[in-house]
Amino acid sequence: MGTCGVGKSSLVSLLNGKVESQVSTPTIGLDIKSVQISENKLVVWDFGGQSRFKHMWGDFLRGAGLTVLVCDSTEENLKKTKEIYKRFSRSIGSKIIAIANKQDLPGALSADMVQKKLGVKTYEMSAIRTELMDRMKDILEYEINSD
Ligand SMILES: Nc1nc2c(ncn2[C@@H]2O[C@H](COP(=O)(O)OP(=O)(O)O)[C@@H](O)[C@H]2O)c(=O)[nH]1
Ligand SMILES: [Mg+2]
Repeated sequence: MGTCGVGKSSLVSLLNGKVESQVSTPTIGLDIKSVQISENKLVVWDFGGQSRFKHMWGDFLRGAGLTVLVCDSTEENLKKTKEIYKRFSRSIGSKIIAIANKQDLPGALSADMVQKKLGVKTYEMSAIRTELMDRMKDILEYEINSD
């Protein structure tokens, strides 16, 4: 979950070894993709960021095994991401982690700074760097398997 354009769909593509084209199509509603991690198949629900679909998020969150809050590591987006988190926190029935995405961009906030603001364990990532696919898989595998 996260606001529009932070790289949620790009992160799903990264997990599948692809780099989403720079002109990516916005996700409409919900996009469901499967990702192979070790011997497990992970089903990823990629939430559309448009506000008209947000009423559905609560129900999806209640059914999730791990919630991943994605921000683009800018001050401005961090505020919006925090608002989303507050708005839906009651519906989150799973462990939650955050991704400080777009670390390749100059001035990107560190995971530590994002973590302090959100109060959620945060990892740095750059969805456009294919060499980070295994790192992203490791993060999810670790978080899903640990309490
Ligand atoms: N520089 C940079 N651009 C990214 C990164 N992740 C995604 N993008 C770009 O940000 C835009 C929005 O990405 P998208 O995955 O569609 O965002 P979503 O709306 O959250 O699904 C696209 O142009 C992506 O190529 C990243 O880590 N670094
Ligand atoms: Mg998307």
